[in-house]
Amino acid sequence: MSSNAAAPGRLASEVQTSRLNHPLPLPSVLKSPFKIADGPPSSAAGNPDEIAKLFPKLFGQPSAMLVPTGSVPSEMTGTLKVGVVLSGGQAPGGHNVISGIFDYLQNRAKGSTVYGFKGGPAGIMKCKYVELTPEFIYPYRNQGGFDMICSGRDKIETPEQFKQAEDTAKKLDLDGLVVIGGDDSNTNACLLAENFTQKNIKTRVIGCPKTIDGDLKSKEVPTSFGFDTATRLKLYIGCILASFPPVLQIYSEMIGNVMTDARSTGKYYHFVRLMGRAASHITLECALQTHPNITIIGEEVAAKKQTLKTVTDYITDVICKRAELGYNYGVILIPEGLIDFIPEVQQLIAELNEILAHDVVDEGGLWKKKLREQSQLLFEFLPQAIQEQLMLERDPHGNVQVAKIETEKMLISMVETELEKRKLAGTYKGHFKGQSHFFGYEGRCGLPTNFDATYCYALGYAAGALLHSRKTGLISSVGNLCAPVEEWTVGGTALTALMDVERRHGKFKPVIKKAMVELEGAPFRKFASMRDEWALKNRYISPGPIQFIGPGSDDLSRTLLLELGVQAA
Ligand code: FBP
Repeated sequence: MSSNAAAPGRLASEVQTSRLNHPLPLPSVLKSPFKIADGPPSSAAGNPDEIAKLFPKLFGQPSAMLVPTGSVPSEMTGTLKVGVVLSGGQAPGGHNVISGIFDYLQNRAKGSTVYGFKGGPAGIMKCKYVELTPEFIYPYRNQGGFDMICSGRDKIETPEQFKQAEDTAKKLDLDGLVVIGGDDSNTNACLLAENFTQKNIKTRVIGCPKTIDGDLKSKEVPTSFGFDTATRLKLYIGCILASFPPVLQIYSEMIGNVMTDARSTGKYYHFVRLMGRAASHITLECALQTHPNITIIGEEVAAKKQTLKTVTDYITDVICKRAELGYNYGVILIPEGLIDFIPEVQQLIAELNEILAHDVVDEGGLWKKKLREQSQLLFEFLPQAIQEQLMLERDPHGNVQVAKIETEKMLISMVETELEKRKLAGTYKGHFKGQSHFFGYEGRCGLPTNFDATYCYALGYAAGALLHSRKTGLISSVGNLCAPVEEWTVGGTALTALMDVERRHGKFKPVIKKAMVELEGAPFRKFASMRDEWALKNRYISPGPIQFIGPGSDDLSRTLLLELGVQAA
């Protein structure tokens, strides 16, 4: 096969082409015959009684670990028909998960068939698929994006939609389905697995942890892929860590660039909102990478019950102190989901969610009377653009679309107002110009870092192995990421063990519990110990672009290193 093969209609640069043949090493357990060792019965991350009712067949099933064995177990013979779907937002490495599944089946179950469902879960419901072949897959190896089969956010939810999924599974005679997605998509994977099991349909379902947001992790699932590329994990002591993918690296590079810009012109405050939805992992990791003057961590705002005013005052205080030192510039990082962390806004959003789910939102504004008095006042106080953004349609999983809420612009205008007041009072003599940025979509489709490329391939290979071992309702789990790849552990974690219940679209629903930034955790404590110094002294670091060879090419995220105790907190 030509080494510069590009997918039809997809031109490849020299760097993209050079990545096609980047080697993908496998953990040693995947290179020889293995069997499955089941762990103890599992429970749930919260409300186990509710989860047990919702998943009567799957609740309590053990997690599985692959262990080397002398010969291939008898149940792992024969060929398989497997479907794969990319679900939700893009994350660098998704194509390698598909390559891993495909290669596993080629190597261990020759003659198997892999179907790629097109456009996310809608592809399953509408039975839109493409049969994957080596020629089809090869041009996407180690490449960013999800364009091999594309993604979507549809949810398989209603009885009719489950019926459509069943029809597709039967029509294609599927032995297995791999859902590559975030917390909501893996919840959906578990519901599908439960439904197929209840109805005696042979299709087994395995999830794979994908999201740049870094909030799908647990003891057994150390990281979701994509985070590293987005922010960039540091690889030290010869180990590959799996917490923060290429997205982090991309954002950190961009932040480093605006820091240099700020220092060069001396006249702008760059307010950078970073993607990451509900959790602030991306923002924290980027702060650890680049040392901005101010970083707001949503989980801290919520824990301290801060208001919009306290957040504004904190930013304004630092700007005033910096002005006294002669610095009228700086860089401020804001997590995408900040607005949803401020208790008063959280309350407002919860009330809006109920109204949007059950009432007609009339143009005259009568619906506002359904808000509590405090929420009404807050709503009226917010700039009109933010009001409109808060009213936008929820995503199919019932989430507010925080990517569409321009918190950075709102904060600039609130800080401006506060600075004007201080100027009049004679307590601020500097000058302020805010520049707003949203670093979001730019980071999701970069070329995967070496770590993400290898991690994703192993996740896919493991998903193939779990299906071959007749497992269902598990999420592919690759661990021991601080060790050399050969020593990585491989298995599957019971999806029900990660679940809790949450209120969505005005109803209680099962969801995988999000992993939020832990204020007692090493990454946050490291940041908290440094932030005062970063606020007033300019300790900026510009990490530069992703490296595939040479210095930094095998680095891992600071967050993961700190979590694993590899770097001193
Ligand atoms: P996932 O949870 O699907 O991985 O989403 C990741 C994400 O990039 C979030 O950080 C962001 O808020 C959201 O997708 C944006 O959604 P959309 O692509 O639908 O605009």
